[in-house]
Amino acid sequence: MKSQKSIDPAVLELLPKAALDGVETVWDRYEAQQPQCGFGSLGVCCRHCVQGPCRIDPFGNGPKAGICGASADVIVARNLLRQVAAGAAAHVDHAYDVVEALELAAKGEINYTITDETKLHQVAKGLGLDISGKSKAELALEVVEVAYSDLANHGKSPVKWLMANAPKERIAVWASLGILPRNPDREIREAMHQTTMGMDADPVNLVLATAKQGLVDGYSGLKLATDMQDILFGTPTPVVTEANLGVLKEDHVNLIVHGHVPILSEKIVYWAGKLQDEARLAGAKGILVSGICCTGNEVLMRKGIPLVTNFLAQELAIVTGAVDAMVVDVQCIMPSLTQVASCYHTEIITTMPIVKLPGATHVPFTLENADEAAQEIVRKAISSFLRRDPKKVQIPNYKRKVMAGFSVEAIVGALSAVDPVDPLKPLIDNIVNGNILGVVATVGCNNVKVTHDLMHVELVKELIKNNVLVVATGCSAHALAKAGLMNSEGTEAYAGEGLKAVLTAIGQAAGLGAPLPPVLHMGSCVDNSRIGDLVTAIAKYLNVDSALLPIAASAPEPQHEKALSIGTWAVTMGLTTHLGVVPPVLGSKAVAELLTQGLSGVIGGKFYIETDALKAAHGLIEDIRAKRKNLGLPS
Ligand code: BF8
Ligand code: SF4
Repeated sequence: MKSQKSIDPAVLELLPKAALDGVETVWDRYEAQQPQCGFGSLGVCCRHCVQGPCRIDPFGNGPKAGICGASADVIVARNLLRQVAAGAAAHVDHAYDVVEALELAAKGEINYTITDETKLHQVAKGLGLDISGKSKAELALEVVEVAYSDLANHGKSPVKWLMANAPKERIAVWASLGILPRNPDREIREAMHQTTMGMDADPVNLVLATAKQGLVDGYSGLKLATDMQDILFGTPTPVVTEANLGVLKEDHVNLIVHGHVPILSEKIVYWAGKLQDEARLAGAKGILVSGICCTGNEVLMRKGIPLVTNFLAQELAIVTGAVDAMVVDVQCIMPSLTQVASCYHTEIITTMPIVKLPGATHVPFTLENADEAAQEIVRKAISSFLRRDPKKVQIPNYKRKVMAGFSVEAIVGALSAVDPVDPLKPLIDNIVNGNILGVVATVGCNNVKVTHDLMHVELVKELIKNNVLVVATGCSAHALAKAGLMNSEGTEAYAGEGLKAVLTAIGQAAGLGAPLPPVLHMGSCVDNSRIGDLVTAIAKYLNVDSALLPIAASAPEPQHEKALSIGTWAVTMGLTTHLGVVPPVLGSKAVAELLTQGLSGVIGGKFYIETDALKAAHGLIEDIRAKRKNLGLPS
């Protein structure tokens, strides 16, 4: 049992207020769920047919097979495959929405523009398209056509987005294992089919199918979504802002964007800017848009919008009593939000046909009515401000400075200040000489089973102290931002000497007058594709398989099925991928061993499960040292 709910001082300040205000939070509901079901925790429960539910006795005294004969190995492997497929489905669906937006924008049918022509050219060239003499719109439509053709591929050829972007050594490995995905929709459907009653009973085959879903996620979900979003809204460049609940302003209309797809939040940011006068007429000093979860990361990366908080504290944002409206799109939106909001004046606004919350106001948001809907939402926030009860307002005075916006392009841009001809060289040279021991990507969620943010922060402090450069996305990035690890002071305070020297030299050359932060914020969870691009670029530069690089990944506090899919993709990239919360696989020794050991022999990467932050940091450092040694680098 964890000893403390959170390490975030703003959360610790608001929890007693929540109790006083009669608000039930995720922590209360977690307590009410204790003890959680042992069968479910181990993954040995099956409900895939109506003869069930079946469960296997993990101690070997009771049933050893489900009614159909499925063993613990089969049940665990099937459950995992379904979870990873569900995560991939969420990302592919997200990507699809943005492909559609790019199509309609290119046709001039909606009020969105193609912002980043350079990225468009880069993506088009990567896909092998001829870019000469084509207008932005023509080229965008060709790119969209390729994206749709991946979804409509009824043949056996692999996903084009993967073939265009993955390292060639990896493609060869995946091909040899027979896990190159074809059409993402077809693969996700196949995973549902493969796991239904009376189908695959071979745990090895099921684990390989899971790896294939990781590839669906990585290329037809993450990479596709990021490419489309960059083309539409721009590739991020460095921005400076702040993070934590202290960004909320008592004298402003506070409108929070929460969810994942920037199609909505970009419009909200735009219209909040335009309607400032209406807010002033209502007695506010202006409108402050701030973000939760990944849509927060999206508008942070491109617009410098401040971050309010991450997944686990979404309810507490409302408990400040200062949030006039919270508008949500998709994913990671707690169904409890309307219940919490009912204790305050906060208006919860849903926008998507597949996410409705009883008690919320639903403003249907479509590509066609985006401007009208965004204005309506901003105006709702303004009128909600008039209903705010000042006696209920308590904004914790905690926030930290954040430097973000580190797309691969932005990282290369900063490095160009050191070596304009060969920008990756300074980074690679410093990895080779050991000033930078290696790179760890921390990604993923918060999980109420562990102390909020603790694993992210403790793990990363130990890594950077040992000269490991950290890049982060998702709610991990929020946690590290709130802990002051995304600014120059964080480098001074926490980075080891080698890392500090490199970050200082790059910061000086780039004209910052201060070091780069020790943790580079690379964006939302779909922006894990940026980390994939960085890994791919380094592998290509050194002409080695990415599985050999001193690079690892960690999801310190994973909760969502999407985090499992992303982690699976990282494993297929050949990375050792740490999980700080045990996924429901321990009911099968065979499956757990495959994931943590067996897979590495065939795919190069593996899962590494460790629930102690310091041990995990040192496990990852050991892994990095072993890879360095293997490459003949000083370790
Ligand atoms: O896609 S990290 S809790 S917000 S799932 Fe959700 Fe996890 Fe946060 Fe973003 Ni990613
Ligand atoms: Fe039980 Fe098999 Fe049906 Fe699962 S598929 S519920 S193990 S009978």
